[in-house]
Amino acid sequence: YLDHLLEIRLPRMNYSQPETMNPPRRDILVMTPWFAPIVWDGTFNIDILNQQFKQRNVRIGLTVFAIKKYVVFIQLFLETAEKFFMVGHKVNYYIMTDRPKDVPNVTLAEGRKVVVLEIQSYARWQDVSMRRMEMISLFAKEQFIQEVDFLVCVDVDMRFSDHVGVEILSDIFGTLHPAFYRGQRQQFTYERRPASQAYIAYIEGDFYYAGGFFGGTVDEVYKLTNQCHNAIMTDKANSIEALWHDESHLNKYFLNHKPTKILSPEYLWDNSMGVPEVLRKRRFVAVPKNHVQIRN
Ligand code: 2GW
Ligand code: MN
Repeated sequence: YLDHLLEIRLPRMNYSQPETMNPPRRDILVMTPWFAPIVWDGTFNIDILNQQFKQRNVRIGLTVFAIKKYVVFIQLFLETAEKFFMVGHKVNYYIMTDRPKDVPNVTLAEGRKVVVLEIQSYARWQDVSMRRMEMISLFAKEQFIQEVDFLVCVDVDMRFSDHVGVEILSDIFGTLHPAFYRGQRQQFTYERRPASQAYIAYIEGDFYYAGGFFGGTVDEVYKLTNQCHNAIMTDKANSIEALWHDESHLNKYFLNHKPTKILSPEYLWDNSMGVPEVLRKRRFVAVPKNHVQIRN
């Protein structure tokens, strides 16, 4: 899909020139050593990107799980997504839930729709979280591949609060976890027991990626979620469960399959971390939850 972007002939546009000797940001890393862009505010021109993706008529699927009481998060999630997520593009919201009747009716802009997918629930919350990998891989193969070009897979206990657009799209992308983007690899909360499929040694690791925001082309997301699900099942057979569940397996996958783009913590912030100067925008923010009430 992305290879074809270069074949697009853009209309004449007025925009400020990129300056070889004057980078727009000097305070953060904007490119990994394997040449994947790290997306921070100020580093991209959204008008150029929108022209490219608009001409390809890009279709984006946003997958979100709302099992049991987590259906309460859907309304704010969808309302804020309509304001900030891929505005002007085709979007399918894939809402996976065991309570389809509790999915609220939210008015959507043209070219956007909600698709409710009924799935089973699991007793343990760890399984609710981890089984997302299985469900995404199954639906990717059976349904998403026919309906969208890219998948964006996120937590539901979140709200959009600033622009999230086509600048995030790439073959396979992950997001820097807000608690660890400044950290050393030894401090990352990777799974450290060699018996787990998610094991990462202390001398390994690039970044600590958040479980709550990843994506890519449907094919690449299928590969990622299928491989993570298989690793989770192998762990289960060996009576071991990775420290941070699906997030641990995601980090292992990205160690061996480097993401082609990385989103800065602007794309997954938690206000309990304060607001550091490096963060010019908070685009997608955790909704504070009463853990006792919502989880029991
Ligand atoms: C219930 C009790 C305790 C924890 C989760 C749940 C629960 C989660 C639930 O009852 N119903 C449900 O739909 N979920 C889904 O799992 C929902 O989509 C939610 O956003 C997601 C992850 O659970 P969450 O958001 O409560 O946990 P976080 O914010 O600490 O998630 C991080 O760590 C997880 C692994 O432990 C995942 O990697 C997640 O992607 C991370 O953001
Ligand atoms: Mn969450």
